[in-house]
Amino acid sequence: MKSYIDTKYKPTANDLIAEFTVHPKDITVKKAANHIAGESSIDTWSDIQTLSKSIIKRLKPSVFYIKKNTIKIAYPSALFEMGNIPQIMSSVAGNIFGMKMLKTLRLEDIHFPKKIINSFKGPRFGIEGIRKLLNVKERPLLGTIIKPKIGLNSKQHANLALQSWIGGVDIVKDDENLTDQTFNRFKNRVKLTLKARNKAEIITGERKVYMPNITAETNEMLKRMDYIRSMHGRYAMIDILTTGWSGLQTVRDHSHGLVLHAHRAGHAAFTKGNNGISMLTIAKIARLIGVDQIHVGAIFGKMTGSKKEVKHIGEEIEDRFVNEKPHVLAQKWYNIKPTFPVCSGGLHPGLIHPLIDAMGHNVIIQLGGGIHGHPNGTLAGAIAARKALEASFEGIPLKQAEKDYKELEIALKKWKH
Ligand code: CAP
Ligand code: MG
Repeated sequence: MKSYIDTKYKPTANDLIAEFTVHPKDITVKKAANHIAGESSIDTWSDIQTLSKSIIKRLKPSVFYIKKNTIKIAYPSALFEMGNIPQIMSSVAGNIFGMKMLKTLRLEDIHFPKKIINSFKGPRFGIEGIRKLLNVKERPLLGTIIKPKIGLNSKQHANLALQSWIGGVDIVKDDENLTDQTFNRFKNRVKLTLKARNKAEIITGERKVYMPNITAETNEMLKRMDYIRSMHGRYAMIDILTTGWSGLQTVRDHSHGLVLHAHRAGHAAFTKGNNGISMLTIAKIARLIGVDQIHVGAIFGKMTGSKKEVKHIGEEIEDRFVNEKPHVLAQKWYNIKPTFPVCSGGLHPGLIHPLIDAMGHNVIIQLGGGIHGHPNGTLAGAIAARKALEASFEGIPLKQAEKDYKELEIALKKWKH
């Protein structure tokens, strides 16, 4: 293995930079860093006669930062195929995770250079496009996931969607594991739920959207998007980690006319603990490929995600430029539109205010159990959630708002806020 440590190296505008936290087994962080740099680019365990000076000159990585267990490696962009996330990940998030010399390795962040950023399309709609589509200028958006996750038939699903919309929800979505089961066929569900959407728009005078879960084999996902378009749907939802980056890229290429919602089911297999890939990295890649909305964690809910982490991810995917901070690399997004962060998982009306305080107004707040678990049913649950969201947005204390809305009072009592 050649030496790739060069702490004097100044990354160029064409370098991709990866930040890792490294815990080696019986060797120094510096030695481990050298192996990580080599294995993730041009080298291997043994000296090799075939690694010529010219290859090294053109493609050699540089470990330019080592502090405690944090290392940063700059890779020349010529190592990567443009527009190919699987290839980039097979390099900087590939073999290195299996190296015996490491106890744990965590990819904290990737900085993408302009050349690579420009080889991707990014979101079609982005935050602005979604706000325009829904005709909601400033307030956070409110969504629900039909519950139970699986078990209802298409008609029951569409009826619950109608009640949710009438109660004040903007977005209704399928759950991550509901696709095309025998008791709730995709086509029938989409047809009936979009019919309910049309009715809800007439009743409320508001724009409403439905996010059918297209998750499947890639060609099947394309057919499902065709069907949604033929039924005048405006959204498609995809489980981005179980389908994989390649499937997502194909879906993005064929998603004309549809907003893409990214569910992150399974992310914690990568993102939890000291080993794996951070959620920040996953969210950045998803934005680069082009999801319009993505689950980032809900801070106060049932799923993982600290306030610091969720806020950083929110900033990263919403902003045009991100400053360097611990475990976050600077990033300029050039022409890539911002992605809407989605907070979901274990939320109820009493948690909406602190969530808006932490995330700001550009956030989609989703309540599944926190709406369908309302003692008076889904309609009351949706009213409680919308009133809590409006009060929080306008700075009215919930104690005050619950006096005017019985549904909210009952919800806050049930979830003991
Ligand atoms: C939320 C949810 C979402 C989670 C995913 C669920 O329902 O539908 O899938 O939000 O977690 O199935 O748990 P509840 P994350 O509102 O009933 O919890 O957003 O962290 O990826
Ligand atoms: Mg779910």
